[in-house]
Amino acid sequence: MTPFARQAEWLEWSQRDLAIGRKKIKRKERGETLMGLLVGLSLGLLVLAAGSAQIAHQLKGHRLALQDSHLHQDLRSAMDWMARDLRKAQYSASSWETRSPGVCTDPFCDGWEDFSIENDWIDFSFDRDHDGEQDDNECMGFRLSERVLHARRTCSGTGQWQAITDKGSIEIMALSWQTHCEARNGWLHRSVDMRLSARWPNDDSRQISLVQTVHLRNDMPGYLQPLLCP
Ligand SMILES: [Ca+2]
Ligand SMILES: [Ca+2]
Repeated sequence: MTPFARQAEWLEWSQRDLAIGRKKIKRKERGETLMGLLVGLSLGLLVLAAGSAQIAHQLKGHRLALQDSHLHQDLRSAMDWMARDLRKAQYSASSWETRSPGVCTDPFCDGWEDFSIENDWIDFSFDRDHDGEQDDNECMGFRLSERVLHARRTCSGTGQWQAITDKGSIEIMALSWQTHCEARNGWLHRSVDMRLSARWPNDDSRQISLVQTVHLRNDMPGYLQPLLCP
């Protein structure tokens, strides 16, 4: 073999080795690229799962906050309504001529329907149309029955009591009344503490309570203290 032929053969071998090397490098690179893709994909899926969990958590928190807000709003509305009516208890347009510290002869101080409290139940009346007479729609009251707040609408007849809360969105767990009396120159000034507790339906962990003191506008003759503030 001539030196020239030997050199050519060496060159051919070198080129073949070089080609084989390139193929190995390409295969290795392909493997690394695939591995990188898989790692990237796994990381992406992890980030996506974490993001989804975070969004679900935030949505749940937002939903609970919204429900708590509705619960508080419903309870506040019920409390305001009761306080607004209770303030007028035993009002009579003609009281200036029927009442004095030792006398009360009008129809808004002659019966249990005019002002009485028993456990969660309160009854009272007021002269809605300012005529001095007790009309059938002038008896009011509030009570708790099967976790629903009821309001009294009439003095007699069927349908006296009507539900004013919906058990599907709020459950009233407790209702209580406490009267405080103060003697003022032969008259009796009264205030009533109202306590109301409620919860989200079937969820004891989400319960709120409100307390409000209502000052009654109409002072009553002092001699009625044993009846009105036992
Ligand atoms: Ca009466
Ligand atoms: Ca009336």
